[in-house]
Amino acid sequence: MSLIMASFLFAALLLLVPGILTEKAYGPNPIELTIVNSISNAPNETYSTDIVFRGILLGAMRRLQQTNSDFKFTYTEDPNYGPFLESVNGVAGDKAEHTYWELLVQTGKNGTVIRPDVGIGCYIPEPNDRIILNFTKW
Ligand code: B12
Repeated sequence: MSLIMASFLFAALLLLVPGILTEKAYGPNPIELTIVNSISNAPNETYSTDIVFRGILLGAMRRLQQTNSDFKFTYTEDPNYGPFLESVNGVAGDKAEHTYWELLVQTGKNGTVIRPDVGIGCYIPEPNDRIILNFTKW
């Protein structure tokens, strides 16, 4: 093989490798969404959806709502903190009854459940996370 051809192949490889490595990160990544009602103890519901690279949870929830008629949610806009999850599948939080939808995440990495310190408009899920929307009391 001539030196010119070898250097051409090497250059082509250099161009291809970063593309192959980053493709997965930029494409859609799977997450699961589990709806838990800790007050009525209704059976859990689990949906699969996906998240774009570094996308917010609200985006994945909107896409799921558009593609799956079984999943519905509403939110209100807080002037300081952004979207506050108000209802899921017709079940709404109520100030007088001290009920709300809590956001929990079972991480895909080690399975521990965390309670994010931001809401659905700021939280950025990791691929393979299980998002838990838990109807509960404060
Ligand atoms: C009390 C409280 C709650 C109560 C509010 C109940 C009520 N109606 O009184 C409940 C338990 C519902 C709650 C829930 C959550 N909260 Co809260 N909450 C607070 C707290 C301790 C005080 C708020 C308050 O009363 N301010 C005084 C009143 C007069 O002002 P206000 O503007 O009217 O307050 C309203 C908003 O704060 C709103 N609110 C409360 N929490 C949240 C969270 C989000 C994302 C949004 C959009 C609005 C919102 O509810 C208040 C009453 O209407 C603050 C921390 C703090 N010390 O300020 C955290 C705080 C606002 N909450 C926070 C978070 C993260 C959450 C949750 C996402 C936690 C979770 N993982 O589930 C959930 C919201 C989930 C959802 N459904 O979208 C964060 C927000 C940070 C951020 N940048 O997103 C704070 C700052 C605490 C923190 N971790 O640092 N919360």
